[in-house]
Amino acid sequence: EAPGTEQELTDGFHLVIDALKLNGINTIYNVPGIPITDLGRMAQAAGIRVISFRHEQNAGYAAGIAGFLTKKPGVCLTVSAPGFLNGLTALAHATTNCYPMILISGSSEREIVDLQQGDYEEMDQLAIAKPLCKAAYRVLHAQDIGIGLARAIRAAVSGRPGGVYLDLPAKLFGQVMNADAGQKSLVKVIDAAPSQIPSPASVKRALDVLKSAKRPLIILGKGAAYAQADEEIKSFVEKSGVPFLPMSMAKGLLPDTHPQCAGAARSTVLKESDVVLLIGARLNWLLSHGKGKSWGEAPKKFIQIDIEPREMDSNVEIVAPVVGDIGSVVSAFNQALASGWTTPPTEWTNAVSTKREENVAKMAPKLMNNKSPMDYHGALGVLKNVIKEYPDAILVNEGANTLDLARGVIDMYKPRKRLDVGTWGVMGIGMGQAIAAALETGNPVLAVEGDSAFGFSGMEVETICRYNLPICVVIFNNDGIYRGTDVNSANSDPATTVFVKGARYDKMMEAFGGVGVNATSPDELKRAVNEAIKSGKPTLINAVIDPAAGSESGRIGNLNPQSVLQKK
Ligand code: OXT
Ligand code: ADP
Ligand code: MG
Repeated sequence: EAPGTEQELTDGFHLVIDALKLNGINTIYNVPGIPITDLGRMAQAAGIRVISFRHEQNAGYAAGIAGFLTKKPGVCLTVSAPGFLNGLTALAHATTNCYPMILISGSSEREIVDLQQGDYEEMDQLAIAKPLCKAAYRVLHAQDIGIGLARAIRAAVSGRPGGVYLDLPAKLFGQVMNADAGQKSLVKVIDAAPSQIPSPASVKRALDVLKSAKRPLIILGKGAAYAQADEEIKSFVEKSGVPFLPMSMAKGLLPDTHPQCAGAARSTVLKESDVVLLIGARLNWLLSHGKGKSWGEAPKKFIQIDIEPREMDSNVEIVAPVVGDIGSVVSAFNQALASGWTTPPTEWTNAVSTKREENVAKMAPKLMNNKSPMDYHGALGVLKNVIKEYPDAILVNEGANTLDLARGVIDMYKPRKRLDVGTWGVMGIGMGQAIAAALETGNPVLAVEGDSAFGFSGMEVETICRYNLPICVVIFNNDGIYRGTDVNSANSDPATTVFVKGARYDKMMEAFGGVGVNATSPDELKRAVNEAIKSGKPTLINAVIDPAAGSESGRIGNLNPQSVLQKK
């Protein structure tokens, strides 16, 4: 540079934006405020899609599920202390569910925070985030923004995916440096999630065990959905001839109507199987830790495919651990199968089909009832047909009865189309996940929500209207949590589980310019949902459900602690 000419400068704001863009991150889920308002504005001006929510938790759930859907880290941007804490629940949720996500929060002056002198929104955010996520970093110098973001991306998506916290103090954004040097400091992450090839010995061991089975079972988890190895998985399942049981977010990896699907024979296959192959599913509470009553008396052998070596033997012995990424492992399985494979005994596969057909037949008449007010099955029978007709629509689902019954009733046909409460069974994912699903895929979204569940993120219906998203929210309104019938006999306060009776959630949508419908019968519900999907307009349907129809905690009432002193 000639002496006297002005140097081209860049600053922290622009370096963050350039680093995101360089790494193909095109969407930010955020709530603006000091010190990140201008960052959001500038990102938008630079062509990044900046989606502003009403609460950081919902922005965070959106980012997490965006990560699940795309295999790229979903980014959530928040202000300091309270905004950061609001986003942190979603970051912990992403980590628990193995979704890649980066929570970027602005933070206060280090010098003041560290001396605890009471800065605006003072909090030692890095220390607080650390135990709740996979990795946490802070960047103090503009020239380290590139490397900081690179570390965050790699940590989020490599190995077992998870949540990463990136702390950006307010002062960083205003730091300036030479523009050329700034560009050179950015890092484009190469091969952020390298494939992890399984050892040939582990593949052989696994297939030998599977071959020896009389009553084999494959369990597909959401790790298998995340892996986007859909064709490999499908051909392995079909070639092997082994019945498969999808965990809730793995539904649709192969259609629930597939002849090998054992979803409708769940308790039978868990009890009776002798060899179980887990593909991207953990033996956590959702699988009763791989032992006890639901797994029956007969001895079991477990084979497990997972990218995380420490997952093996977490609950029970894994006789054939296969550590690697699901795409690589299943393709190695397929290669081995190509040189010869004997499908499982037909006594077993026939027994599974018979049980499944029995259960499906038992449910069928319940789905056709035309009661008003509706019961769960009457309403869900309608929604089952909607997804059958629009298999590309994404189903978001939360609640207790609303969740558990919808999971069983609504068949899924395509991978990653069912998004729900995940490993924690958390309420509040609804609107955030619906918004991200619509934005990331462009597909219509059907959000099936308990009235309580919806309340955790209901204000985001304004966001849905503001961005004019093709989301149809159906609220199963039974006047409360599990049921709307509890009575408090001690005083005039309402019982703890009930809400205002006859509430009209549809009016909330109308308040922001969306379509609101009150549906009291399956016919009305059907008409309203079909209209919503056809029009693509933001719609909220208040589906009136009999307040007495649900049961305590849905299908997991057994998890409520019981005392011998309690008479129930
Ligand atoms: O084989 P068997 O005979 O056993 O039969 C099984 C299948 O074979 C069969 N089946 C079928 N039959 C016929 N046809 C088909 N197609 C078919 N498919 C399956 O059906 C049975 C059951 O099958 P399923 O579902 O596969 O098996 P099962 O045994 O249920 O599986 C076990 C589990 C554990 C894997 C499964 O139950 C599961 O995934 N459960 C998840 C449960 C969960 O996560 N629940 C959410 C949390 S509940 C509670 O915590 C709530 N809270 C507290 C709270 C939370 N969560 N979060 C926060 C931040 N704060 C507070 C609250 C506040 S829920 C809640 C709100 C609730 O109220 P709402 O108003 O929202 O909702 P309503 O209840 O509707 O009022
Ligand atoms: P579910 O709730 O559906 O049973 P979990 O969340 O318990 O599923 O399990 C998902 C598992 O998948 C985790 O143990 C995670 O390490 C694993 N996983 C995620 N992505 C991959 C991948 N690409 N390859 C292999 N394993 C993966
Ligand atoms: Mg309810």
